[in-house]
Amino acid sequence: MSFEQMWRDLQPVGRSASSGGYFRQPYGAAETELRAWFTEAATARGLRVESDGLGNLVGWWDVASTGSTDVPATDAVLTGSHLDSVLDGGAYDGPLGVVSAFAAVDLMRERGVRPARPIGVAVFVEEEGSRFGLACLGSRLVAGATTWEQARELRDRDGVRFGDAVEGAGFDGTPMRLLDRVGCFVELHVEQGRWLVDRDAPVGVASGIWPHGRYRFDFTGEANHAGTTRMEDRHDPMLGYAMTALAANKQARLGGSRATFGRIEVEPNGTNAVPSRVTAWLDARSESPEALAALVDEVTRLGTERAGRDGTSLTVTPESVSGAVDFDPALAARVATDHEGGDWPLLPTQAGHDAGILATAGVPTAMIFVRNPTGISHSPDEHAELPDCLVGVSALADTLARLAG
Ligand code: HGY
Ligand code: MN
Ligand code: MN
Ligand code: MN
Repeated sequence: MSFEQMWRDLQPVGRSASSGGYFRQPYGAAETELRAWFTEAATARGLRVESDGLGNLVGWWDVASTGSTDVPATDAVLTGSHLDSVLDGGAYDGPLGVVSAFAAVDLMRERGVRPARPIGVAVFVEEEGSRFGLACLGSRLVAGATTWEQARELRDRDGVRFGDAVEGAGFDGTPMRLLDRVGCFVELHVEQGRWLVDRDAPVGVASGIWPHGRYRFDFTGEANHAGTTRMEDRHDPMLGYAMTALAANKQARLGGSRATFGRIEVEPNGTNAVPSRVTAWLDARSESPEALAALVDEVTRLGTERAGRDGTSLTVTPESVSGAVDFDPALAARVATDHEGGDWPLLPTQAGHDAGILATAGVPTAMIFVRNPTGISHSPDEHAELPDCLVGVSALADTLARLAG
């Protein structure tokens, strides 16, 4: 089945008729349907499908199926990405890497490639962290970066525990033993910015991932009547939040960083009551760990100062902080140059990926990016043109064939 056909099959799954965006949260109906699609697509290619107790999946093109079984299964070449999306997300973030991996297997077979090492096409669950708040949850559990005991207590917006969602989906929470079987990981992903489109390049190779983190800001004040309470008598936490959101934006601009308050909860969330509590999550990303720490510290200082003036209080809780990821330079250079058609440019990314988790766990890792003409992501406007996607498939096939050769 061609790339186009696979892409057409995936389009309607979890797509909102009103916004055109995708709602593919882990263990929901759409993501469950996508996991079934993955199993069918892998099986149709004769790949041996392995699933773990979280719903992570790998379709293995084993050396056994190519006749040479004398290679230890500790040197597999892994590719793939994720199938879950952010709320109202784009079509490409995640699925492009999975569909391209299957298409690369097809292309390698057309070219007569007989891998001397196993090649695995992987899907990691809850990469976005959009339901349980911790990004790359499936690959973190596989890599041991997070334990089941920690993860199972994470809760979604409705208070559902991750552990209950996993067990409710029929899994037992045991991550697959994977990293000691893998020699390298190459993830193809849609670019989530304008770097390639501004340089008129269809494909690029990631040099690294910026340090980034998620921080919970709790502003606590005093609930009161919106009408009868004089302005000078209020302790309104919304003021602290509003000022902190502006301060984060200003500090990020000054420091060349990225800062976003994208999720907010207000209690009691009425229209005629001063709130008692405002909780908001800061997504902060900087070029260096020092710049990230300085940004969050300054925003915290300014928010705390303002809260004090309003007779309210601020508590900041880091929920997940990822250090800088420098992808394996030799592997990145090899992916960028080791094929026909000229060198692919190297580019940094500010987006987190499962590839970042595996790289941090010591797996030599590379990422191939496909041009996104809108430069927009985590939005229905995210896009990639078919010709660029096919260039990405060919680049991935080149890379996998050489790494598994
Ligand atoms: O949020 C991110 O950086 C990624 O898209 N999960
Ligand atoms: Mn992604
Ligand atoms: Mn994403
Ligand atoms: Mn009243």
